[in-house]
Amino acid sequence: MAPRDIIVIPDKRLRLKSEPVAKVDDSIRMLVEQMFEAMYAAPGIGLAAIQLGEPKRVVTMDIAKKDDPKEPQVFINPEILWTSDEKNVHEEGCLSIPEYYEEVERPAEVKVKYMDIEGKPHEVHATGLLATCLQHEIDHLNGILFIDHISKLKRDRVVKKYSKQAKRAAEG
Ligand code: GNR
Ligand code: NI
Repeated sequence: MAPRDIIVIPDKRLRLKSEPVAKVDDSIRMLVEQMFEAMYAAPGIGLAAIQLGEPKRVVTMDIAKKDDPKEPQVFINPEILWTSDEKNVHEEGCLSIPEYYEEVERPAEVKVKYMDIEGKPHEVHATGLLATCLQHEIDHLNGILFIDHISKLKRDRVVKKYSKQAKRAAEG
């Protein structure tokens, strides 16, 4: 099957707060499979379910280097328990804001609790790219985009550009 479409700004669904998963059942397992398919096809290193239009607290990720073996990871109902005072600046992109990249400052380290695909609870102390990516994806679950962390001038400029594109596409 072709991968499902990833929704892009200014789609209002990206601003929804996603609902917790009560139970990891077949529908969630199917959603996770579709998320990996869309994420790898894009290609991207992370995806939140809302990017497929599903407001559920589900995240897929694979931050393995390009030529290394795949390392698919699933985070269900992820919650940030702790953030470091130390900050880190990383260039971010988002599959829902195609071809736009900007530096974002975030806590350098986070402690996150989550469930795996079997519904088993875990905690991870994340640093580096994993810390950045987890925060980017958990933001999505709360209707927050990485452009919310940059200057208003830059944000307004990129939102305007994509709004114009969407309008043109709608008009044909
Ligand atoms: O593919 C992605 N790359 C990326 C790079 C830096 C920080 C975060 C990310 S996540 C992004 C995919 C995406 O939009 N996930 O929501
Ligand atoms: Ni994103």
